[in-house]
Amino acid sequence: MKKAIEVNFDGLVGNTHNYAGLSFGNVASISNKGQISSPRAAALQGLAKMKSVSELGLTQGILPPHVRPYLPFLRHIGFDGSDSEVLVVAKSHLHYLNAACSASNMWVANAATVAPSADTQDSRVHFTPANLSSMLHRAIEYPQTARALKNIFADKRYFAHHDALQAKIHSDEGAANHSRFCSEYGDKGIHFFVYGKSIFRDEGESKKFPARQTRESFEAIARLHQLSKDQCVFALQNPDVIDEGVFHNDVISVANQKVLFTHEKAFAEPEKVYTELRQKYGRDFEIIEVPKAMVSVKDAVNSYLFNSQLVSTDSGMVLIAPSHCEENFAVKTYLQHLITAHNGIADVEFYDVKQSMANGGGPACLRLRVVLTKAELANLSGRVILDNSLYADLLDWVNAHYRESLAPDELGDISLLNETKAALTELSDIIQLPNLYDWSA
Ligand code: SUG
Repeated sequence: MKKAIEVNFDGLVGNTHNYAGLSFGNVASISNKGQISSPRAAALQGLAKMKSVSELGLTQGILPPHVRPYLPFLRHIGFDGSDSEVLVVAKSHLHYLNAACSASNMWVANAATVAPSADTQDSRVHFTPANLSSMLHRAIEYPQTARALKNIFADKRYFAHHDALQAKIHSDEGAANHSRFCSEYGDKGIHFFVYGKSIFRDEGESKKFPARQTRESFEAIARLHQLSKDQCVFALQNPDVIDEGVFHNDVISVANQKVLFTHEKAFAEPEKVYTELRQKYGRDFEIIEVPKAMVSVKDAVNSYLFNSQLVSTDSGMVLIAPSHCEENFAVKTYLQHLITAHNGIADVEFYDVKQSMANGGGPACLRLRVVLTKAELANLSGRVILDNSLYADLLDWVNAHYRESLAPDELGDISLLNETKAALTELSDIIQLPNLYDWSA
């Protein structure tokens, strides 16, 4: 019997999923600006991925979408009146309206940073929601993220929640830049914190696109999560790759247990990083480094090769890759080589999450990994672990409430807000979390 397992909690795609081109530095988001989205297809693609991952023998959880359009944000910046009046005014302030409507909370790799109980001094699982302060549409996520996490991981005997970091120096994007290495999931792990810039150190910084994660935010999280120095490795991203569209480290690296799957150009000082990881983890640490001669950074960004989930199954580690990888010749060729090389990764499976990919969100962006012991898993609140019956209920729910298509100029319609309210009211019943949404806010 394993001491603990890794549970992938996927974000359920919200019904306002759209292409507003809000993320400067995210190539897909900018190039698909103004396209018509399909919220229903996006949610169904996400659910299909969850179902397939659970069929690999893994435990799959869900995290609920946020209320959108987020009227409390629009009121906070001075738009007042009834809901319809607020939306009418917001239509002439498109940047704010689009931020309030974004379904970006689906990318729950950015929801929080998590430390399992095996690693913390009080033997509880620690959560710090990410403030996502780099982008307006994402900076409004953390209050609802914190609320959802506190609803699901409610039992104080097992779970500890910290506030999102406040100051600008603490710009934090959560688990998209964080990995944990361990032998078995229930063993003590090494936390790998990758940042794009430091406020107090004189280090390289990207020039064209913003670095979203600071070292100082991760240092704060390591302290809050009670991690000792010998459990932590901090690494600076290569600023040049941020300028090529690697806005989070999970666009160029993924890790699982003792394996780091990464690109030659991911880190500013790769050898220094690898040496420290080997020292702290131990001798059997495994690094699969993809050379740029086989996969360029451009191909990595376009295919999202490294935004795959790397998961452990009974038949070895499987890379859950976006279907774009099959369509990119260099990446497909590399993956064939990877599987026949018989190193840490046994198989690759391709998943169609194209609706999310068109906003820069691949399979790994859609999931938050939480290592849980049997007791912790048994003491979650709500109905959030996917089984056949929850899957069937969620399919029906999406089909009943989600639009087939959504155009950017429909975002401010009161009808969309009413649809969201009806959908989320029913969802909180389905997943048995009556206090999930604060309708008075
Ligand atoms: O923050 N896209 C997200 C994608 C997040 C991907 N997450 C990880 N790499 N873990 C972002 O850039 C686009 C929304 C829009 O343009 O409408 C967006 O927010």
